[in-house]
Amino acid sequence: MKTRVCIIGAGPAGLLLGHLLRAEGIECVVLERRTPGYVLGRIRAGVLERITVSLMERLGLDARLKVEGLPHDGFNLADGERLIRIDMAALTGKHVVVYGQTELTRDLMEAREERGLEVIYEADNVALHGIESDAPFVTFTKEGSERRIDCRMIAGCDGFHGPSRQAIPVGAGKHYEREYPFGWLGIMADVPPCNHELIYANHERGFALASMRSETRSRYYVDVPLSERIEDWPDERVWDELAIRLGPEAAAHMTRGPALEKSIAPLRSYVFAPMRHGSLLLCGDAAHIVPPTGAKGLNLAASDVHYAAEALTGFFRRGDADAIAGYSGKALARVWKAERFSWSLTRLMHRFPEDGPFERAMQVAELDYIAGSRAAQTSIAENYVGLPV
Ligand code: RFL
Ligand code: PHB
Repeated sequence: MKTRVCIIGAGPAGLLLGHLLRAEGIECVVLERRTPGYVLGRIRAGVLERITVSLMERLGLDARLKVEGLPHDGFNLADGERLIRIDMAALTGKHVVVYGQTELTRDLMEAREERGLEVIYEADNVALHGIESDAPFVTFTKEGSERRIDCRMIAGCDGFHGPSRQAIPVGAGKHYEREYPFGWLGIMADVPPCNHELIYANHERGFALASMRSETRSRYYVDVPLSERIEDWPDERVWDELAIRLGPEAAAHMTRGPALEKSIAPLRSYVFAPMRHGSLLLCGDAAHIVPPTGAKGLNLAASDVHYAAEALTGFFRRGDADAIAGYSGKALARVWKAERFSWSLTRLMHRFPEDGPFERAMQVAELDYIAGSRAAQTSIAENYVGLPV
């Protein structure tokens, strides 16, 4: 089989890129290790920046997003005593949209046939070859038989654990990494949210986040030590902990219900640079991870894909090799700023086990500063709604 771009991974990055290339008339094939059902079963992000919404608009795949997405003009930081509202709309003129990654992925999946986007699911043993050449190829097994796709470029959209980044020779790039000593225990339930906007809380017992997917579906998180096991967190224990950490006001409006999903996700900051090696471009979680505190992961995947589609279009339409060479620099400039914001909001809102009274005093002082400073709130707001692409 022969194509121009072989895309590895059919998460949001791979599907978005596939649709953008198809819209430009550029041939591509997407390879995905899992089944469509498995991909849709993963519950992840919930907050979309302008870049993500605008890519869906540009593709004409935003019909459901327009109806079901919840525009949010503000969000709140809580510190056990007060609620600091960050009024994104007033401070930046922009907002975010609450719409689940699952729903966005579903919209992209459902448009495959109509848009002629070929996705091969259950592709095993995907391996990249010849990425330093002009004629790379990808091998995989499907239903027991060995297959091969010859292409001109490969897009690695296969998440943090996929084979793309690992195909880059040792020494050809640099890893930047920070692990955090806790994970987020998330719970999804069909109950109305406790507040109409998100609340990020830093309580002496730890972090909590009240989020949502719709007016009838809530998503909550608490941070837990990495040693915790999900079996030790029956639903009632999660609700009790949320009620304490989010504070009496939120607790009074919190409706409890059985968990539709419950899991613990470790937190990590990670960047691999550069994001291109020869004929391979890395996009999304394949190249970088942010802790979820800034709601940036999916949105960074979208901005990478925007730059990658531009570069690939320039290359295949106009023979512009500089477009490919410029991809990593453009993408990383935005990635590093989102890494900084996600790291600093994580630092501000979590209790780190190694922290002493001084570090805690710094958190209190920073929250105090934010509460009283329009400049500080503007800085948080402009990062949260998403920096320019
Ligand atoms: P994905 O979604 O991991 O998709 C990668 C795809 O590649 C496939 N794959 C392979 N395919 C073929 N062969 C192989 N060998 C393969 N290995 C892997 C996988 O099966 C998968 O389908 O990466 P992508 O597309 O880069 O998208 C990134 C986002 O999924 C991620 O950044 C966000 O979910 C992060 N995130 C959040 N981002 C936000 O913007 N806002 C949020 O509110 C937000 N909340 C979150 C989050 C992530 C979380 N977890 C669980 C990590 C909350 C949580 C709890
Ligand atoms: C979510 O709703 O899953 C969510 C919202 C905001 C975040 C992280 C996750 O910062």
